[in-house]
Amino acid sequence: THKFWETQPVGQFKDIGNTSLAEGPIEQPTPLSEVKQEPYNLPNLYEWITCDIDSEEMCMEVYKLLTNNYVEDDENMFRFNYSKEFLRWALRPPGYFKSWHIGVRVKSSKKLVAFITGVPARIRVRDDIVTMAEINFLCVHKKLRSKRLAPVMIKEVTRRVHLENIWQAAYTAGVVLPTPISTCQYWHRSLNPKKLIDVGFSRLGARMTMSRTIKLYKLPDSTVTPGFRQMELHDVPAVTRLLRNYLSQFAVAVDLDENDVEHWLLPTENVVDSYLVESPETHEITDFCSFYTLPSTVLGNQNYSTLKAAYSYYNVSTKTPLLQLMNDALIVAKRKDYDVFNALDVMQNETFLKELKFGPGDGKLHYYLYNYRLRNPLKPAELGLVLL
Ligand code: NHW
Ligand code: EN5
Repeated sequence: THKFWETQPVGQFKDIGNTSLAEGPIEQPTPLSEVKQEPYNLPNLYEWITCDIDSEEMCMEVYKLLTNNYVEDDENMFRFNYSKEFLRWALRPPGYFKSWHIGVRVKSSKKLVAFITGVPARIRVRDDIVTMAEINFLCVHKKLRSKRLAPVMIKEVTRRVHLENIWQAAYTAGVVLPTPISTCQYWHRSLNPKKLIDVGFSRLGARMTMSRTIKLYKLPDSTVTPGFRQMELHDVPAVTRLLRNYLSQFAVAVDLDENDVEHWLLPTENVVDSYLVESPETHEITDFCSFYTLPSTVLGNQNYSTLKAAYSYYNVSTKTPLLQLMNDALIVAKRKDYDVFNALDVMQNETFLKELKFGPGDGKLHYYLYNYRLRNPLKPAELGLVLL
């Protein structure tokens, strides 16, 4: 049972398959004057803070909390290690609200012990474009777990989102909650198989030697698609058109305008990489691929302390076969020294995963909407949304 989630406007397990319930908002908005004006109560030793992520000191505190306490795999071998530059990028998109970057400190020591964030986004659900909060980076210090702090964090971010007259949210988690709109599979493509095996990220396959494995995952030194190059600022209009047109086919997708594309997809070193294909004849932008950088700390290994991972982000093919485009993405990631290239089975990713030697991981990712019901779960291939 879910004592907290049962009280929230989310799809409930008991309603699965109940066709009498309509798709759309579960609760109607209330007048802003009826939104609670004071923060929720925390246990007495703690206090709320609004994090100024622009401040180097604050950013460092958040970075340290997450580095030591954020998401681990099921065997506690790796922990996500979002960089400070990444956090700044993730938390300051167009129209962001500083009030949605929420921390909890110990009153006496001022130590940061919990965190949750939202950023605004337009998400299209079938024919409706809904302004939502994307909720991410929920973290409670390891020493304060299981004290029901997470529900208070979630209620407080909800209150602050409501104060901006926004009534829906999107989030993903590795755990099952009421109720996923879709469940996706993580896939992994080895770029540096020897290191991945040494740190326990992958295993030597049956009847495989190290040298056969290295050969299996070898990639050429340079990309093969003529006109393949990094995205630049002047490409924003063309990339926006390409992406908007591509994302229109999915049941649930992000709705990106030119400002969003500039923020989310213009290359930022060690944060996000984007490439496109400019036709050598017509100079048209026909294809696009991108990935973001999210290293993981390797826990308790003598030889290595970090794993450098690229995560597939948004990809569009209209002329270059998606398989070839993604193979070029693997080649640039390898050249930039990533150890592994990760992807979910969202959008059209199924069409290249097996062929490009990705293998299924031991992790799943569940997608959720807050205060928006879908009658039936979606297939991962119906999702045009990637959260960081
Ligand atoms: S998913 C990553 C979440 N973070 C981590 O996994 C980091 C490591 N773990 C922790 O820090 C990406 C703690 O274990 C956390 C839970 C803080 C996860 N989402 O305090 P209690 C995101 O950030 C429920 C939602 O005792 P704890 C997305 C759990 O089911 N709920 O647990 C975040 C239970 O409720 P129940 C989660 O271990 C989306 C209650 O928390 C959850 O000390 C947030 C237990 O609380 C999760 N990942 O702390 C929702 N994990 O009903 C946004 C556990 O089952 C909703 N729980 O009794 C939208 C809000 C905005 C709306 C706007 C209109
Ligand atoms: C929301 N923004 O479990 C994020 N990762 O498979 C929060 N496994 O890396 C939600 N256990 O399978 C995060 N190697 C949910 C994910 C949490 C992290 C997580 C999984 C995803 C992962 C690796 C390592 C497993 C280590 C032991 C894994 C196998 C790779 C192999 C390569 C060769 C081909 C076959 C697969």
